[in-house]
Amino acid sequence: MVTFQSKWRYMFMFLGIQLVVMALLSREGYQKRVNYFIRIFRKANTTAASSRNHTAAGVIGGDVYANLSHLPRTPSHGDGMPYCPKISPLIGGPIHVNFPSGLSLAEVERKNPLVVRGGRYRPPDCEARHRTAIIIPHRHREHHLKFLLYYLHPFLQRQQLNYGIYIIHQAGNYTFNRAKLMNVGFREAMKEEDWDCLFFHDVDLIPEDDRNTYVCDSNPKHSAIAMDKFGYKLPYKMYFGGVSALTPLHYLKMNGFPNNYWGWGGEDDDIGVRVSLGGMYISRPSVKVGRYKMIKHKLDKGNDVNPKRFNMLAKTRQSWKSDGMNTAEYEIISRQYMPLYTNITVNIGTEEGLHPRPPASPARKPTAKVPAQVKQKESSLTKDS
Ligand code: BGN
Repeated sequence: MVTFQSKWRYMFMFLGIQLVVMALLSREGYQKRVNYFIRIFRKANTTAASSRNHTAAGVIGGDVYANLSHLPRTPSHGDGMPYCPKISPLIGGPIHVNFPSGLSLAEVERKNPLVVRGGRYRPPDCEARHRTAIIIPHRHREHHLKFLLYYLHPFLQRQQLNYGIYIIHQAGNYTFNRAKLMNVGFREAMKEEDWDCLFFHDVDLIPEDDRNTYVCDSNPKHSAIAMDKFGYKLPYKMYFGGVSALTPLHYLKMNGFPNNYWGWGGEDDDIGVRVSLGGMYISRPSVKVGRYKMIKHKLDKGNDVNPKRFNMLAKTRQSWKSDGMNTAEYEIISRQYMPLYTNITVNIGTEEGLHPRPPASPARKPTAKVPAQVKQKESSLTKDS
């Protein structure tokens, strides 16, 4: 039985706990904690809202494939087709990005029936206003490539572009060179088609809003202004990494990209400097629209941080005219027209050139038994010398 006295005791204990909670809340981090709880509740709400959306309309909010199923299956390319509208009616804004396990390239192909050999696409019902090539430097990132293709194809189709996707695959195991691969991509893509815009795209970045249109501006464009890994903010003003877009004329004005950055870091800063050396500015979409999600990964094998990058960057002003598009040497090993992309495998050599001499093999130790006489001779030689 609970006595009157023990009731008071419970009451005091309860008040005491309340005081402790209040004291905790009013400490410095109070605002943060409150915000944290508010966010938890908000998240729960949005998840609930999106699942409602799914069941009621049969469409997940932000599904990058929504809208595209209404496109005619048989394209009516030919003369007299009207131009596509200036702003595509298929654009839907934010895209929900996640990375489902078990996704296969066959599934990506099935979901993109209008993409043809080599990863090419044209809108089936209107003449595209823009021709955009996507250049993706790549090595050992098949897993990322699959997700990028899953999102990028419908993303570009929603923008009613005439587009092609090029994977530039560095052959061999020598240190990765992103910028040189982009030079290769530019030249090889331009051999195939008169592209009016080239997007240089990291394989692990997924665009999260299709209002971030993959067309060129009057100045070189840095599209990846807001990445999740930088808290959806530009990390520094001159940052030009991740995804950028140049017209062929922009590219020529800055003598393309540097060929000598082997390993991670600095090459994108060099390209950013070249933009201004070529007499141009960096343009960017808004932070709201230029959003990207990065597929998490460990630092790659064969792409160690480049310790020379600081020295090289300090010399861009002197080197940009003698190192770039005009000096990019490479050999194409193969060009494969895959269903979802054109795969260009290339030998870009090493710092020593395209065919560096193999390192001299260490002198072999004699394995056969050495006759006693010879042994003696050798030892006398050693003594004398
Ligand atoms: C910078 C790197 C970039 C990289 C960004 C974001 C350098 C050069 C020395 C100043 N630049 O620091 O290449 O894209 O970080 O990770 O390291």
